[in-house]
Amino acid sequence: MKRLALVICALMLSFLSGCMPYVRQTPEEETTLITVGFSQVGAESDWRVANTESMRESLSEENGFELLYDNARQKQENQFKAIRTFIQQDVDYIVLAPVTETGWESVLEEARAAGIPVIIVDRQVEVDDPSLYTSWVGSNFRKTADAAIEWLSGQLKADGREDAVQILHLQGTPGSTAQLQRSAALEAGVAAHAGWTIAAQLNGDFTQAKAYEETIAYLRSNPAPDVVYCENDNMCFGVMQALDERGVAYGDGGVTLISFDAGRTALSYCKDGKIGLCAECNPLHGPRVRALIEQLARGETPEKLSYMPEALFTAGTLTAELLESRVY
Ligand code: GYE
Repeated sequence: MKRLALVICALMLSFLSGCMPYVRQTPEEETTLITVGFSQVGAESDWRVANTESMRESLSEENGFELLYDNARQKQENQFKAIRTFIQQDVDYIVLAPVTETGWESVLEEARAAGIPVIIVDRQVEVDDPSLYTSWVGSNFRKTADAAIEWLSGQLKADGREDAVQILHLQGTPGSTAQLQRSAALEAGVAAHAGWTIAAQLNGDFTQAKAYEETIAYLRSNPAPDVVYCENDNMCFGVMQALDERGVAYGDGGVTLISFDAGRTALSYCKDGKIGLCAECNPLHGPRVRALIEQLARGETPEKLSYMPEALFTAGTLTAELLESRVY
């Protein structure tokens, strides 16, 4: 009887532990994993999803990390909450992908007071004291956007379309580095070309749905532009949807589309001649962040700023191999 009761007890315990979402590790195991709190902007674009995936892959348990992920749904207040929770949980490192550049001082001070290094990824933070964060990993947004403008200039010249060029501008989340730098490059391009005009600036918030809504509303009361400058791929897809609906041709012989990110879907439209230029923005930050944390864990001082390698793609330069090897 006693034995039967013991067996039942053991069975119940193993059943219960199977139901529990989190099984506490032994103290030895706990100390071996590096805990990282990751405050991500959201899941607004294919780029963002690839960025999250890259971080998950690199900061996996197999690689010695416990990753606490928080999706801020594009709201800075949610990022503040997530960072404060990570501080309470006493994580070893915080990785922050900030939605906008400003407003980070207080929360970064709090992380510093708790002795938790903060690594910034993707967009930048504007702070007076750069020692509030340890390192930053991301794109050279302005350089790539300037190169895209140079391509447009050459393209319009080659087509003999340099006068009265109407450019529709789809902007990303206001105040984010990607929006600020990509917009600044276009505005500088317009200032430098007498024949170029920005027909309108529409806020698509980096999403396909918002870009579609804004563009379709615009096209109902305005003529089709010559160029659409989209600050990311998903907004470009929304623009294409709106142009299709209005029966406006784009790509070879139609409206020239420029898109940033160069994810696989956009690249295949580029290959088919629908998107004129895909300016790459590399979301695969995970391996660099892992390397940075490992450097810090060894007591080394990593580089403050680390730029991802990026390129421009057109139908002429895109190879089938590149399309196939694209992981995002
Ligand atoms: O281009 C866009 C995303 O900040 C680089 O944010 C990132 C941008 C990227 O939503 O697709």
